[in-house]
This record gives sequence, structure tokens and C-alpha cells, in this order.
Amino acid sequence: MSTTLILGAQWGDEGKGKVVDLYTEQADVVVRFSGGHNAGHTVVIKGEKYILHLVPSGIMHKGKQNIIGNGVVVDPEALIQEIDDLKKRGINFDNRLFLSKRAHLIMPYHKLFDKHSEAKKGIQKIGTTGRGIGPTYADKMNRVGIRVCDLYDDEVLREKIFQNVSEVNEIATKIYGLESLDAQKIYDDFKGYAKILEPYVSETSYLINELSAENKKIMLEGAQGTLLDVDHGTYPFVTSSNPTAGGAFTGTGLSPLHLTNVVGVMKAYTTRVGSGPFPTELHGEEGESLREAGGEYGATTGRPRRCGWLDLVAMRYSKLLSGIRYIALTKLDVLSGMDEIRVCTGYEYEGKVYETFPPEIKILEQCKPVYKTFKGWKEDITKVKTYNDLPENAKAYVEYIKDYLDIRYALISVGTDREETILIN
Ligand code: 2SA
Ligand code: GDP
Ligand code: MG
Repeated sequence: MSTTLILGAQWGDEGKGKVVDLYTEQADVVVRFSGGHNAGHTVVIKGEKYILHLVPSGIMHKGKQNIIGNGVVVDPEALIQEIDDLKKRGINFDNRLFLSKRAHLIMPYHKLFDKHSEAKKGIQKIGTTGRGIGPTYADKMNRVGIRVCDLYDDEVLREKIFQNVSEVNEIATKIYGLESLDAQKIYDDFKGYAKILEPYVSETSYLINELSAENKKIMLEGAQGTLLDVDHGTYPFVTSSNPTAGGAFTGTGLSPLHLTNVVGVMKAYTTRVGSGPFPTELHGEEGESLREAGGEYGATTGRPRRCGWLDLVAMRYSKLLSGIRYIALTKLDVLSGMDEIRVCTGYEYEGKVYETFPPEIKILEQCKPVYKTFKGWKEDITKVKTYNDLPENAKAYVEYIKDYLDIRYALISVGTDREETILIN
């Protein structure tokens, strides 16, 4: 029995898509447990690029099964579109995708409120993806959400949609000055989605535990990243789910006792998209050149990502929260050509140096990072296949991170393609 959790150690976009894809070779089942189509997981196979949003990255491997767990919030229209697009590119879905009956649905009013509440906040905005994620999780917690299983009970679906829409319309018209939503139209649209999605709908909490009992190898695919966790991240500048290890169990129904390994995916530098504190952010030309070198644009929205140095204070915190045993270090190639590379080992604030990640946004915003500086390397490393062939300066950087965090590497990624990977045993 083996269950591996692969999660983002930073603010998302660490390269989880590529790492999950590499590991899928050894897995039988790939499972998404949190977030929704705010996620954008990029997989590059023989130069061809795929961006997955809701469908687990395991779909790219023939014969592997894929589960969208109960912790995921699902926009049925977006899911249908994604399945269609992938089918057009030759991906087979027959008996390979299972959608939890307990997953909550993103409704049109969730998307509307996400966008309008952001617009209302002005400069205080969170910088969401506008996909309706926050309002959907809020309704779930407020016990007024609509779940996948509700799609198949006309009476329940009708009642819930009409009840919710009547309340939502009060806010839409009075607070946001919008037109009323048409409950009947939403009902009709969702009955249409229900029909298309029916072949995938399943009791996944049982399914995943059954597969585990059959000794199937399970891979839990994290979305977003540790520092975007609603409990442990830079609240309120977070997403509305738990991308850390705990979320993998509440979001699937799998018992924690099954977990055998946790791999944290970590970029060799840091990025963040959206607002919120980012102690090691590089502004101006330095940040821009890192963004261009790394192609740092949102895989879902196309927004430019903010870029900065690797933050080891934050990474030690991520390791702690999820029990990360192995690191998949990605995008080391992006640092090639730099004269100097820095890593943050402390936050200086009001005369004190912090080596733990503070909950106070003010400290994170106003602190001065304490840096250790490394000499860069000039060689292109994208074709390097073994650790020993890395330039000495790259090795010194990578070794320092390993020792500081007291972890082992699973792999070092030096390019977008599956092939551009240094596997470490
Ligand atoms: P939301 O939409 O409510 O989840 O937004 C709340 C915060 O979470 C951040 N967030 C993300 N950060 C990095 N990557 C994400 N996925 C896309 C990608 C993002 C994109 O793969 O590039 O395309 O813009 C993602 N999803 C949510 C978000 O920026 C807010 O800070
Ligand atoms: P995810 O959300 O964690 O799956 O990451 P994204 O797909 O949003 O963003 C990661 C980006 O980096 C994608 O464009 C990947 O193709 C790319 N990428 C992943 N690993 C590497 C790497 O080692 N080197 C380079 N240059 N790009 C990489
Ligand atoms: Mg992404």
C-alpha cells in the first residue's frame, strides 16, 4: 500500500503539474482534494503543453484512474469544457474520471459575488482568480451549498436553487446594483450539466478507501500552495481551502493512516500571484527579469506573477505543517546566468530577527529579509541529467537549501518537459 501526497510548498505554481505527471508513472490513481478551476497545472509532454484546472493530472497517463474529491469545488460548466478540450486532444475518459457526489458546486452567483466583492474592496482586494471559489466555500461552511448529488434530485435542486437565488438577488440588486438572476434558467442549465456529468459521478469516499484496500498506489495532487492555506497561510490573502496535508484527508475521505510519503514541490525562487505580503519580493527590473526568465504568468488567468528570492523561513514552516519528507526542487534552470542568488534565512522586524513564519501580516509586510548570498552560474543546465553534472555553484546552492531544511530531494527539475529532470534516489 502506498499513498503519496504532492503539494505546493509556496504560494502555488511551483510546478506541481509537472511533478505529479512524473510520479503518475508509479501510481494507479490520482486524486484532487482541494480548490477548483482556480488551479492551473501545466504538463508538457514532448513539447506539447496541457494546462489542467479541475481534472487531475493523472488523466495524461493511459490506464490511470482520476478522482475529483469532495473537498474540490466544481464549476460544472468549466469541468465539461475541460473534459471536451482534453477529449479533442485525444485523451480518453472512459471509466477514468470519478467526481465526488459530495463536492460542492460553484453557482453563477458565486462567480458574480467573487468579482463584485473584489471590485468593491479596491486596493484591499485579495486578487482572486474570479472563479467563485471563496463564495462557494463560504456557502459550504454556511450550510447552504449545493452538492453534486443534489443535481440528481429534481425537487432538492429546485428548492435549493430557488431559495438561494431569492436571497442572492437581494444582495445583487441592492448592494451591487446588478440585475436579478433567473432561478429557472440556472435550474435548467444545471439539469443540462447533470446529464453530461452523470457518467463520472461517484461515491468517491468509498471508492478511494476501496482502492487503497486493494493496494492501489494513490497519489494526492495538491492545488495552490501552503502559504495560501486558509488556516496556515497569509490570511486573509489566501484561497478558501486547505492545500496543506490536512486538506488531503478531509477533501477525499481517505484515512490519514494510509499516507506513506509527502513531497513538497518548491521553486528555486518564489512567486505569488494576487495581493498579500511577500517578504522576498523583487521589484523593478530584477523582478521583471526573473518573471521573463521563468515565464511567470498565471496558468489560469494569465496574470503576471510577482517574483522574488527563495524564502527558507517560509519553507521550514511548510515542511512543518505537512510533514514534507522530500522536496521536488523546480525551475533551477531559471536561475542560470545570474551573478548572485539569494535565499532568505530570517525576517528582521523592529530590531528582532524572526526565524519562524509570523501570523501577523504587518510583520510580513514590513520586515527586512536577512539574506545569504550565493555565487551564480552561467551554464545552461536544462540538459543535465545527473546531479554531479550540475555546475559547482548550483550544487552549493542546492546543498545549502537541503541542509537548512533538513530534507531530502526527490528530484530537481531543470526545464518544462518530463525529460528535463534530474532524478535523485
Ligand atoms: P481564489 O481565486 O479565491 O482561490 O484566490 C485567492 C488567492 O489564491 C491565489 N490563487 C492562486 N495562486 C497561484 N496560482 C493559482 N492558480 C493559477 C495559476 C492562478 C492564475 O496556476 O497560475 O492563473 O492567476 C491560484 N489560484 C488561486 C489567488 O491569486 C489569490 O491570491
Ligand atoms: P503548478 O500550478 O504548481 O502546477 O504550476 P504552474 O503550471 O501554474 O506553473 C509552473 C510553470 O513552470 C509551468 O509553466 C511549467 O511548465 C513550468 N515549469 C515546471 N517546472 C519547470 C522547470 O523546472 N523549469 C522551467 N523553466 N519551467 C518549469
Ligand atoms: Mg498553477
